[in-house]
Amino acid sequence: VAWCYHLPSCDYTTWPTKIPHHCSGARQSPVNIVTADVQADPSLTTFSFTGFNDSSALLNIKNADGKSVMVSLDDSKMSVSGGGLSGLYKSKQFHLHWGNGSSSAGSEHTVNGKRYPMELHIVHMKSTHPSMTVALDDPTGLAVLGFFIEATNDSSTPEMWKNLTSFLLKISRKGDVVDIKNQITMDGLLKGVNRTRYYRYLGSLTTPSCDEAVVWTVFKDPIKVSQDLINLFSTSVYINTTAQPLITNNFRGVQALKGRVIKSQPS
Ligand code: 1SD
Ligand code: ZN
Repeated sequence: VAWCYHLPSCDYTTWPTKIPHHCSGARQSPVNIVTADVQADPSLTTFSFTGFNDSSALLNIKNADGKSVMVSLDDSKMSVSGGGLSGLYKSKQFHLHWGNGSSSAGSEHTVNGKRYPMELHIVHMKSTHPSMTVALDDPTGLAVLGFFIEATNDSSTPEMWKNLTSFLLKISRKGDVVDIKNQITMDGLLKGVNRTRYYRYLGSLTTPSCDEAVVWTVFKDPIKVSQDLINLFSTSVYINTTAQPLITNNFRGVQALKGRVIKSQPS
């Protein structure tokens, strides 16, 4: 089924009827995080990040189906554990959601209604699963780590974001892919971010088929990236193999909690 973010016939409000099996479920993502309603959970321990300092673990960058920009990760080198997760989750890819450049609204999750300019998702799969298909059938088969991106002045942008965004013009068309091995580390992209404070809830993929298989982690502390580099996402990559239209506003609207409670570490 063809889906999209904004065209009237396929925007995200149509997903529940077009892709009813999952997109109309009871634990959909993203959500608005109301900080006053967040409950303390002492089981939310510190994460262990493996391979986040390894530049050979970031394989290539791709215009992923005209929907986002995605970096493939070597799951034999990168993984996470701890963080209240049960066992080891291997890193598969990361991708981004953004706005339209002029507005500062592009994240999927919101905090007390605030939408950040961008959101980075690192998608992980439970290491015991042989494939994504199997993982999507497990209510905790995937762990996605979400990081907000906030606009800042040039001088405090981590150098790695200049490296990463330098590839965008080479993947402007749908399906374009460029090798980036040995050039970028995940730690470099997350430089300066406090990775010990986060929100936790059970949700779904934010794109069709919206499978309800995701343990969501949304870190409180944003990555700080300059507005100029943020704008490169909404001005460099196209939804098709032609030089228009651009991929913009590739975020789903927030979904009802339907009784879910968002947890965080006790303060
Ligand atoms: O939007 C992505 C989608 O592109 C794909 O990466 C999927 C995992 O296979 O995850 C969703 S999301 O929920 O991480 N946005
Ligand atoms: Zn995503």
